This record gives sequence, C-alpha cells and structure tokens, in this order.
Amino acid sequence: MKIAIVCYPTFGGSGVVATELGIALAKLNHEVHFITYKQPVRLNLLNSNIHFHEVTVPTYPLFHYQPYELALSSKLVDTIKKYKIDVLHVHYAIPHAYAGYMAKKMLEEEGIYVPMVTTLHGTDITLVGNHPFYKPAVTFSINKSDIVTSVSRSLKADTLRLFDISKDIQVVPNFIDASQRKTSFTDCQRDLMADPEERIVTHISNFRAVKRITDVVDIFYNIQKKMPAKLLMVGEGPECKPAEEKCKELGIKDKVIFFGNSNEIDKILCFSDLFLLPSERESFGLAALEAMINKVPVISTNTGGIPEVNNDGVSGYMSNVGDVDNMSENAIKILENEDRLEGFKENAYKEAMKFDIGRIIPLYIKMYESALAAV
Ligand code: GMT
Repeated sequence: MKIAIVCYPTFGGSGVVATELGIALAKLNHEVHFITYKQPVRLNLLNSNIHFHEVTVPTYPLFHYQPYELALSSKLVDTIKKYKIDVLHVHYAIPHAYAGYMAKKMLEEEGIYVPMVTTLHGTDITLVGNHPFYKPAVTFSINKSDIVTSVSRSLKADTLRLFDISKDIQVVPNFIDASQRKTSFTDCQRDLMADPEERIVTHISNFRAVKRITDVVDIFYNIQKKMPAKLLMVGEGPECKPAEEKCKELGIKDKVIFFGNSNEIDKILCFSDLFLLPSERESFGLAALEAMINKVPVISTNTGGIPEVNNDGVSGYMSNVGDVDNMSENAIKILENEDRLEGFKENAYKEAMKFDIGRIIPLYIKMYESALAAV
C-alpha cells in the first residue's frame, strides 16, 4: 500500500507514534509518505519506502495568521496524485483532519477517491479541540473521516462525551518497538549522571502546564530528603524556567539536571530508576510506556488513559492528580528497597510488552485495507 501520514514533526507523543508507525509500515514494504512542515524528529532514515514532503507556507504581510491548513491540503492533493497514494492517515485532529477532508474533496472533483483515517491523540480532544472556537470544525472533520481511531478507551469516552460524534471510534493503543530498545547497553554511562549510591529519577515531557511540572519538583524534593538522588528533566517548554527557579529556591539546584530536548531517550532511561508523570490530563502517556520498556517503574496520576498503561502496584503506582504526598510516598517505597525496585523494574518491562508494535501494526493495516475496500 501507499500511505500518506500527516503529523506534527516535533517532540510530542503524537508525532512520535506517527513516525514509528510509518517506519514500521515501511519495513513491511509499504510505501510511506510523511507530509508535514519539518522532517519528524524521530525520522532519521529516509529510503525508497520512506519519503518526506515538506509543507511550506509562503508568508504574506496581509495575513495576520499564515494559512497552514491551506498549504497542507494543497500539498496533500499534489502528493496523493503524484505518488498515487492509497490511504491518508492523519494524526491529531487539529488541523490535520480538517485539511485532509478538504484535500479529499478536491481530489474527488478529479475522480480520485482516497480514504482518510484520523487518529485522535489527546489534547486535540480534551484541551484544544473542544474550545468553542474550534469545536464545530473538529466535530465535522471527525465525522467526515472514513475511519476514526483513539489511542485509549479513555480518549474514546472523552471524545463521545465532548463532541457530537456519529462515527464509530476504534481504540488502537499506542505501541512500542521493543526490538529497537537498546536494553542491552553494557555501559550506559550512569556514572556521568550520578554517584553509585544515588537513585536517578526522570521526567520527560514538553513541559506544558498540563504536565504539572511543579509536582515533579515537589515529589523529587521529598525523595531526596530520604535518600541520595538526582532528578533528570528532559524536554523543553514553557514550564522549564519556572521549574529551574523552583529548584533554586528549594536549594536542590545541584541535584537536578535539565537536558532540553533529546534524541537519546533510551540512553537516559537506561540509567533511570524511576519515572515521574504527575499530569493533569494524559490520553495515554507514551512517555510512561517508553520508560517501562526500559525497565523504569512509573509514579503517575490516575488520569485519562494512564490506568490503561501503568498497572497500579505492578509497574508503578498511581495517585489522584495533585496528590504530591501520596506520589512521594509511593516513589520512596519503590526506591528505598533494592529488591522491591528490581521487582518493579521487571514488571514495568513485562507490562510494556503488552503494547509491543507487533500486536498493534496489524490493526492499522487491517483498517487501511477495510477503508480501501469501501472506496
Ligand atoms: O502530551 C502532550 O502534550 C503531547 C501530545 C501530542 O499530541 O503529542 O500527547 C498526546 O498524545 C500522545 C500520543 O498519543 C499521548 O501519549 C499523550 O498522553 C497525549 N497527551 C495528552 O493527552 C496530554
């Protein structure tokens, strides 16, 4: 099949999932075309099965806002025609499903029919998409998609609750490619990060308010009162600076390392003992899954789709949003005992394997085939 994938190319989970999906499809000999404004960060391999088409938006002084949707739908029309694309798969409803639908309609005028699969990822539904200014367009483009998927049962329920949806929504969870994980690092250079007796606690995100970065710092503050520990903060976003300030105020600046965005997630997780994800909302929690496949237990909230990923008392623990004391207690409980920590690490890996890519990719392929058959 020839599949066009539209996604955000940045460090967010939706772009990561779209990119890993494309790479996996290409390995299975499908021809994959990424269409977005920048080469996706996890896409470092272009070959005869993986193509990248950049969407550029010419600027014009008359426009206060440059029309990305227009440029994207035009690029979709051109690419779909040129490469004879069979299926269009858009990740994140805003504005991708909207632009995809426009492209589909333009192509229909020329007698070309391309089914569109829309995957809902989270904030496109729970945070941004249901704003009254966007809601009618988001509802419309979800309902006009040929197939709609959501990354968790929780996100499906949220979508049906928040929007007037006439389409069936299929749950296809996010996935992880265990074979690609370098779990066999013999030397992950842990000693560059911490002393042997120190526990390493990690947080990875885009540092938006929804991630409750202050809670990450507070939980770590409680941990380091009980045992020698370091906190690794990976990612960039608006909450980075305030978090650095808070670490200074609390006098823990020397115990916290801010990495910025990194392409070495596996390496960082390789020397991590615990992952913190105290989010306000999380449709799935791909970062938690990435931690777990690297044998890192997860202390998280119990919001959204996280309970579908982090098994409470097995791969880590869950608490109510904002319950820093409970999350701190649970973190300390796991970290203070070597045997318990080892048990949680092994369990985290086993739980993550439930989302192995080998189980999930066939679901997408089946979906593409049925969308194609219905054309
Ligand atoms: O978490 C973010 O802010 C980024 C966002 C994205 O679109 O990249 O992540 C969402 O999609 C991920 C991949 O499906 C999920 O793992 C995240 O849980 C989800 N984020 C939220 O729901 C807040």
